Amino acid sequence: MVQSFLEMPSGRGAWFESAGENFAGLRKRTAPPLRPRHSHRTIFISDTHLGTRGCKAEALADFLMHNECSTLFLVGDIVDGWQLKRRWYWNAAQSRVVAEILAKADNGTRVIFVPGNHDEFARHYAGRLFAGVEIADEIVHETADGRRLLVLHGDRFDGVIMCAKWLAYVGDWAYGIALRWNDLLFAVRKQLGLPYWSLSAWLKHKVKNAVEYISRFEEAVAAEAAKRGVDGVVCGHIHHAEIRQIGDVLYLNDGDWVESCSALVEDARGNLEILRWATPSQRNPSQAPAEAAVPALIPA
Ligand SMILES: [Mn+2]
Repeated sequence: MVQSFLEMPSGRGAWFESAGENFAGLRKRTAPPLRPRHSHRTIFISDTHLGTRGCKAEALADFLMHNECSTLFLVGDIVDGWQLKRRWYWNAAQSRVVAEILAKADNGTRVIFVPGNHDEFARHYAGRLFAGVEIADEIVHETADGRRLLVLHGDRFDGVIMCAKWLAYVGDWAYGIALRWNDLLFAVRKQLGLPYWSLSAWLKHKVKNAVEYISRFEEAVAAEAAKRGVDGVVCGHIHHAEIRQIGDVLYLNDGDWVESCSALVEDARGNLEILRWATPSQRNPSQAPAEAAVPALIPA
């Protein structure tokens, strides 16, 4: 029907142009949903950074709307507490994200929030239930095929955040200034005996080091999982989605929603895969955001 109108002889173009606006409106209203709904056993998302401009909330709300699951894991840095202390940023899409998550909890999905470093305020409430959302510092998830996966955010493996929190703050909000004072900070860092002075500032501009950091992070997380005797580990934090066997441990990172718009999903048989979700305006699946070799923001 649409095609036949568009293919009309050019002599009727004037009529078509004048009606074009209404016709476009009609198409918009009657168009079927852009995507079907997908069902998963489990969905893992993290590093959504709600409360910041960087949050790709429109894509995330769209993802949540079109993907159902029995269990939803929110693997940290869901709300950006550090950012909210400085400058509040909120929009309708971010409200939709919250509404979609709560709707899932209302409709029988088990929603488990494992706080990260940006929403660590929620760690005080581990073991409690808010609006149908369970809060846990870390938790073991059993897959459909019986594998045990340790779920945690991953910031505890980040030397800077563990050893010198104020340095991480500097890296987070003033890396431009910090870079100008590079030499001085280096001297201070040396005196404090710290291996890094700011990952989010320094590594952002040092691609080689970022690659090294990612692999060291992955190995540290996997080593902890091996020590705990689990089959695998699910984390976030470094904004780098990955499924990788490291020794006896399956390392899984669910990525982020400030750059790659990625999620980790488990199907009914226990198969795990990373999904990348295009924003609603990117209707062509081939226009889905490409996997970045190195995230621009580490860690966040
Ligand atoms: Mn983090």
